[in-house]
Amino acid sequence: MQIDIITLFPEMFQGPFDWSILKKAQQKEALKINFVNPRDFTEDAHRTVDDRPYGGGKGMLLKAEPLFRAVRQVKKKSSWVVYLSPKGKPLEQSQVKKLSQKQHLILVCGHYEGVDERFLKGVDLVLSIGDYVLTGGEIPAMVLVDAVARLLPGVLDVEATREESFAAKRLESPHFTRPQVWRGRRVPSLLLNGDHQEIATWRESQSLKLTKSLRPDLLTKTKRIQEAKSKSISV
Ligand code: 4H6
Repeated sequence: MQIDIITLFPEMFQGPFDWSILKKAQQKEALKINFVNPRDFTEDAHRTVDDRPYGGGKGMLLKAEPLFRAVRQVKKKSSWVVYLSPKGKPLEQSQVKKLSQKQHLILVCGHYEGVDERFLKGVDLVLSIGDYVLTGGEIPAMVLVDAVARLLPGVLDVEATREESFAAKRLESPHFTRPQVWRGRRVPSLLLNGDHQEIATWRESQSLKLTKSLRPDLLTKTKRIQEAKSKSISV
């Protein structure tokens, strides 16, 4: 997969993609990341990318034209343009999965107070990584790249990906590794007895218990129930 990141601050991405699994993904060419800086598409002497909002108000906005030109330089027929914004659709694993099946993503990182609204016409999808405000879209873009990259063919081992597709929409059961006793705390003994059926059943019930107590919303999260709830219809 090719990912182009439109950002005024490409240096912010130095590091996060250069280690561990994301580094290997790029070495294997399962993932190719490129940066485009809207500042390189300005035409004035000051290379201006921001301006004041019409109608007044605080802060500055990103001008539409440098962003538009940056996107146009890398856009192909197969591209999906994604804008990261606190006003976006909340990012979920199901969406990550869909995006991981695209050939080419273009991620646009907003900054200052956001962008000129007219730029959004050329955007396919507006996503938010959660209900909080950040100074820029760069960290959300990093989050999205990480989430997508681990689903690309050849990045994780086959077993890990297969297990995940089963464990849909539940919290995972607790994990343990050596030593068997650590600072007086034992690993649950049934994990040591080699009975894979019993272990699978235990993990299933732990997972359900954990989900019920920490994330009950995940268990009622079929589209039909959620939509009915939002309209105050009883189901
Ligand atoms: C686009 C529009 C994403 C991008 C506005 C981006 C949180 C998320 C940004 C802004 C982001 C998220 C700039 C508006 C700072 C508020 C960059 N914050 N903001 N939840 N910030 O995915 O002021």
